[in-house]
This record gives sequence, C-alpha cells and structure tokens, in this order.
Amino acid sequence: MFDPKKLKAFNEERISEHQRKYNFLAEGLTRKGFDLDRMIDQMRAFQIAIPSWALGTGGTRFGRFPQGGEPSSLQDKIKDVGILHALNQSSGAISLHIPWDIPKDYNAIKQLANGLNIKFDAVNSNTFQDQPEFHHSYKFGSLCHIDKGVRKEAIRHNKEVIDHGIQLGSKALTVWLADGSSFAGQHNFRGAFQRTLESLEEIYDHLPSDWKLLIEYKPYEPNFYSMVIPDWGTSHLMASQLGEQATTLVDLGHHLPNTNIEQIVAVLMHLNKLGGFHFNDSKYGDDDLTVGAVKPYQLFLIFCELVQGMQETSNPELSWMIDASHNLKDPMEDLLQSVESIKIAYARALLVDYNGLKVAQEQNDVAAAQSILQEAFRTDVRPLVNECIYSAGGALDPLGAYRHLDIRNQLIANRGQDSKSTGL
Ligand SMILES: [Mn+2]
Repeated sequence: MFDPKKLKAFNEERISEHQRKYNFLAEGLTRKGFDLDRMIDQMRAFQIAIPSWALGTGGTRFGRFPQGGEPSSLQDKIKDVGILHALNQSSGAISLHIPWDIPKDYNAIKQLANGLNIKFDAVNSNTFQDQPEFHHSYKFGSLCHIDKGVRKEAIRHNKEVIDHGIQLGSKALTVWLADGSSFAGQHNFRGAFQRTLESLEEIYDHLPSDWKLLIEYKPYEPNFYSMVIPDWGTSHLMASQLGEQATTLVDLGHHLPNTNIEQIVAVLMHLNKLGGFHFNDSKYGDDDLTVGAVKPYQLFLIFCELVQGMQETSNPELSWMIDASHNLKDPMEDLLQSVESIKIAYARALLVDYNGLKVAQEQNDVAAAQSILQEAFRTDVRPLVNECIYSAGGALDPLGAYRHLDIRNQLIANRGQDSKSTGL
C-alpha cells in the first residue's frame, strides 16, 4: 500500500532530531541504572492485536459517517493491519470476530497474514446478534437462555468459533455475553447464573489443551437492570469453577465509574487468572474512546501492575487487544494513536523504581511511594518508543507517516468511497 522508499525518506528527514532526543533520554536512564537494550527488547516483543471490526468507522446508535476505502473483506482487513504494523511494528496480530469474519480459505488467509508478519490472536464469538442462518433468537439471552434450544445453538456457535481459530493458529476464545435483564423480575438470578455456567462448561470441554477461555464482564448495556456476568468477581468465579484454562478478561470500559481497575488487575494476576485485556478509554461509560485519550494516569497505573505481575507471578501470557471504535476519526489513525498510548504507558511502567517503591511501602512513606510512581509517569518516553519502532523498521512518527504517505486516499482509490466494512 505504500512505497518503502517513501517511508525511508520520511524517516531520514526526522532521524537526526530523533537521535538528539533519544541520546538525551538514554543517557539519563542509563545513569539511573536502567538496561535500555533489555527495555527495548521487552517493548518490541509487546504486540497488541487489532480486532477485525475496528478497521471500519465506528458509529453510535444515531448514525455512522464512513471515511471511504473501508476494508470490505477479511483479506482487506488483514492488509490494513499489515499497514499499521509496517508503520508501528507493534500491531502484529489480528483478533477475528465470528461470524463477521469467517475465513473461507484458511491457507490463503494464513499466507496473507504470515507475509505481513501478523498472527491470529483470540477469536471472538457473537451471541448478541441474531444471524440469518440461526433457528433461534438471542433476544432474551444466549448461554443463559431459559430455552435449552437457544442455549444449544449458542454453545454450538462458540464451538465453531474455536474450530475456526484452530485452523488459523489462535490460542484463545473470548466470550462476551450480552445476557442479562432490563427489568426487575425478568430473570431468576440464580437460574441465569447456573445455566450460563453449565453452557460455558460445554464450551470449555471443546477447548484444545493449549487454549485459554477468556471470560469478559460488563456491568450494564445492552441490558440495564442486570447482566449475568457483571463484574470481575463473577467472571473469576466462573473461571475458577471451569478450570485452569479459563481466565478473566478485563475490558477497560466495562466498569462502573471510578472503579480501581489496577487493583483488579493486581489481584487477578496474583491468582494467575488474568487472561486478557481490552484497551479503550472512557469519560462516562463504555465510551470506547482512543486509549489514553482521557485517563492516561490510570492506564499507567494499570501497566505498573501488569509489569510487576509479569515479573512476580505465574500468571499465564496475556492476550492484548484494542477494543475502541468511534465515529469521528479515520479508524487507522485512531488505532495508531491507541497503540502509541499503550506503548508509552508500558515504557513508563518499565521505568518505575519498584525496589524503591517496596521500601517506601514497608516504611509507610506515602509521599515517597507517590513520588516514585510520578517520577516515571512524568518522564517523556516518546523517544524510547520511537527508537523501538524505528529500530524494528517502522516509522519514526507512525501517524505522521500515515498522513505523509496519503494512505487513506490510496485506500479510497483502490476500494472506492462507498466500500463498507463488514460487521458494523
Ligand atoms: Mn471488550
């Protein structure tokens, strides 16, 4: 989609300014005792999956304003992730949403992804929408439904999603349930919980032994009185009953206002039960805004727990995915901004003096503990993030390069102004 020579020229114009900033940061960090090579390795290894539905313009229930040139096939979606990854060297995975993106030819899809250095992350099932080929309706729930026939169909769908994932090399199934009730009295809470757990048991039994089941939770929406899996406690309860391969997935937008998400992350990792992460940001509810756009300090504090958890617990490897989408920006630009925010938060979390923090905690030195965290948060790590991207072959400024290379207009020229992304 773009000429590598043009990217090289773009980088050459920026390299001396980058090196000046990077050398200044590196000198200071080295003096503090940080191992920059190790840090760069860790940051380069950190790849964040792009969901297959996020390449099209998102919308609200009031309307959608597409940008043109949207990917209308799974192939085009993978190519778009390939562009992102070529620019930022951090988006080397795609997370498929079934049935929106059912691969027709597994080998061709795998070949295309391999050529672009893209892996298949967790596969997502969908039991919140009726599908034309289904015999039942999910209007009143799926895995929790009072009618066994509906539950069976929802279970079968989840098993099929696992089967698609096996063909592509995925290693996890993400289940997010819209199941719940909108009016008091509509559900028997105990019955809905029990039926959901039993349905999940059947899905769990279908998992290959090297797979994870990621159970997502959400306090409200689309149901507004109760959700069957409203919080991390319920998700964890189910995951614990199911077995070792079942874990909890934290979506940043799926909490009531002001919930301490970093504490949830810490406790789940302590129990080796955090399976995955969906990144977005919000002001009020599940706003799905660009990661880091509203609460960058919260994101940093979450990453501090992730970094410590990855070092100090036996929590399994996590699945990372962007789960943001909205109406106003070019979705590709939005994704580049989200990934950049995640990398910045991760880099800052790597700069925390955790030994010093432990000492401060042991001495109940509250001011010192706060200062240690803020010292890292207030460090401008962008030269370090750019160095990781550049040294791996990406752009010194991925968003700037995307605009400079005029990629959206080329996508429009190739696919047309009216090309619509499927699944939205
Ligand atoms: Mn999510």
